[in-house]
Amino acid sequence: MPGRMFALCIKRYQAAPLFLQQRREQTTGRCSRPFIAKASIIMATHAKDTKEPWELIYWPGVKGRGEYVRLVFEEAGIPYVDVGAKGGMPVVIEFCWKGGNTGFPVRAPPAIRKGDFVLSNTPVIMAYLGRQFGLMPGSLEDAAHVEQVLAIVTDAVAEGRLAFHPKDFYASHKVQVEESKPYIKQYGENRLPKYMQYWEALLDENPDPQGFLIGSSITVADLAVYHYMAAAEQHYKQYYDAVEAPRAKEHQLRIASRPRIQAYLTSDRCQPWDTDSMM
Ligand SMILES: N[C@@H](CCC(=O)N[C@@H](CS)C(=O)NCC(=O)O)C(=O)O
Repeated sequence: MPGRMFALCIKRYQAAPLFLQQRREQTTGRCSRPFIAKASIIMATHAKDTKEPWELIYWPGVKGRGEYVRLVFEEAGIPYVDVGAKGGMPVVIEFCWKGGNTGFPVRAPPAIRKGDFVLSNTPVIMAYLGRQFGLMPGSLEDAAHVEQVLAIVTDAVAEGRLAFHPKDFYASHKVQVEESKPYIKQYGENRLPKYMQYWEALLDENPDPQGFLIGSSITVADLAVYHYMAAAEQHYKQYYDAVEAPRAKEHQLRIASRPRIQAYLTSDRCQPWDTDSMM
């Protein structure tokens, strides 16, 4: 359309009463002003569009499941506030269960918040942040495989943790040390090798010899498996050492030596391991 005619159309369009504009837009498919206004309100609620900082809500003083989320922020180079590490346990309790959260309800930490947006459940947070920060593959199928690995890590940790609490899952490991011994042995000898060899198989089957768990670029699956491997090394040391999984162990070192992860691991943002149990 020649420039003069386009300008004339815009002028007539702007001069028309609203209901006429809306009727025209219903037939031409163009957006009405109210619709544009509404759309921008919806856009403004997108977490990435708010100027609020990213926050992690997790227990202070331990890596735990919060570590998966810290690793994503750290690898992506995105600043975040570790609310629990700063404010202590009462802040986490208040947020999760005492009405401090005005966003979407959280069942248990870890959770993330940015403005009004609140999200919990570790693999869900990882997949969401992965998409925000370029740590998820573009293809639907590869992204589904990343989510598959996140779910397997969740299973692996749940089982590994259960072995430390066979009598009472909710009580400290310290009150069930004797009872846990056969279960820790069973997990260490039978289950841990299965999970570690599964990571090994993923690396072996990647057609890119320099690749990561899925494809040629790092994803949140690599960060989750890294944390699982580090936790296994910490809590199941003798069994971890006995497993023949050279590529999985090499992958763990490769992730730990990525510049941002390495800087994080030696920073004061990095929390100590739980002394009670796995995660
Ligand atoms: N499936 C959840 C589990 C969350 C969870 O068990 N969080 C622990 C800390 S790691 C907790 O504080 N649980 C308290 C509760 O379940 O009430 C996730 O992956 O985020």
